[in-house]
Amino acid sequence: MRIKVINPNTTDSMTRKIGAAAQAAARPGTVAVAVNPARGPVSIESHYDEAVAAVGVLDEIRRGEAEGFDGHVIACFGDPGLLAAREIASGPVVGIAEAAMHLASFVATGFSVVTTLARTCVIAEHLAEQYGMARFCRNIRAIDLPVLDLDDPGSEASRLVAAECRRALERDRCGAIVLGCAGMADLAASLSAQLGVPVIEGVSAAVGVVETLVGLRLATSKHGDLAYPPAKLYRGDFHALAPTRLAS
Ligand code: 2AL
Repeated sequence: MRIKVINPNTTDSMTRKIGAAAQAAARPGTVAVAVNPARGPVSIESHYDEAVAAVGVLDEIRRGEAEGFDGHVIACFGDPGLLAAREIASGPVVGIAEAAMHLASFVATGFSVVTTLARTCVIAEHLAEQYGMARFCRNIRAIDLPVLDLDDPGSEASRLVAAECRRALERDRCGAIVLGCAGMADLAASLSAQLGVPVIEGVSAAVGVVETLVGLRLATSKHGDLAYPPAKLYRGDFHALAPTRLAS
């Protein structure tokens, strides 16, 4: 099975970290190919970054479908472009936030999310509501450092993540932690060992969900709202993004 793992930001070092986490989580026989769009923000930490990054995600989904990947992962905790990606994909497309939250709900009655900048907490909050996960989500906490600090070995980001996870376990009545950024993919195993609770990072969670869906031959429904978007003209710079398949 071949899974395309899309880092929606344009930072190569983060894409490599995501690729390593994806391949380490994959079953024997699964190949996880991590990519990032050529255009877009270097990190995603606002609604605006998300909206622009979604276009790059859709470029990669379109290409991935043509290249015959069995499924796709959107590896940013805001799951940018997820439903639009499903509209243009035939195989499964899974976002890391939805995968991590759902898996957390299987191993604990409540989880807290630990993310990067405080301003992104509302993005995770909206997703928890949208996914029906709000009743499992006890809190959303932030270390309030930029995403790219997670890629800087000299930064105190990993120490702050560990400290925030401990506060969550002391104060939030949660039994599991969801790491709220793809750049935290390398922290889950050591945090789980240190804290003694399930610490779920979305890249490996989403790879596992895609593998399960493909293994069960469950593809994206093309009935109703996830049918291919109606073919039409897109004007100006967006001409090349126009849907070309006929909606069923
Ligand atoms: C993210 C993420 O996962 N990648 C990125 O660039 N921004 N989200 C976040 N909340 O830090």
